[in-house]
Amino acid sequence: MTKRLPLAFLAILLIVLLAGLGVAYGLWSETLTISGTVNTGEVDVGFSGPWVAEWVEVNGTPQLEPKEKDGAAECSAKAIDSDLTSDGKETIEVTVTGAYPSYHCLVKFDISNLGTVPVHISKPKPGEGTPSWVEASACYPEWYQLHAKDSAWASILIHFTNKDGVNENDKYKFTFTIQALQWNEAPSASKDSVSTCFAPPEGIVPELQE
Ligand SMILES: [Ca+2]
Ligand SMILES: [Ca+2]
Repeated sequence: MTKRLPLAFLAILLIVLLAGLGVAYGLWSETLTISGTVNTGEVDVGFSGPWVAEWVEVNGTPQLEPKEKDGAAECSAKAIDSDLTSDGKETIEVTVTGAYPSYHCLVKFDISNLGTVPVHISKPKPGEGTPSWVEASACYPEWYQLHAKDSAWASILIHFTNKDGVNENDKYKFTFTIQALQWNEAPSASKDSVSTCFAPPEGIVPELQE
């Protein structure tokens, strides 16, 4: 008569056998890893220029300011690095002194893409309180795309007439802002949006001066 092994003994035997398997199958192994570094680009724009041109209308006809009257009204503009965390100059400050009806000051500048991400730029938008006789003009359509190192022109024309109700010895402030958005989160420039921009009257101011 065959003697049956007790169940407990079988269980222990099984554990011992499995332990033996564990030793026998201690696998040689190797792990593969993927690692990487992502360097991000940047949205960075700035102004070049500005260039200023002055002229005056005499009985409705534009002409250069007569020499002896040039100093009566003056216009200056400079670009300032107002964001120290980014390249370029982000602000243009314009100062006009002695302005009088039919005196004109044109401030021309360009907007450059100094970063790596293509951007879409808006036209200059007037801020609150900007007088209607200070006008901006862009030589590009709304939301124009600027690739890295590309630039586009725009300008501000300051000029009022006797009809504008401008006071003598007063101070008027204006602001304009231009937005630059990463190209893939910005509206697209409309193809048929042709843009004409201010230029000094022909033959009056041959070169804009910095
Ligand atoms: Ca910048
Ligand atoms: Ca002048």
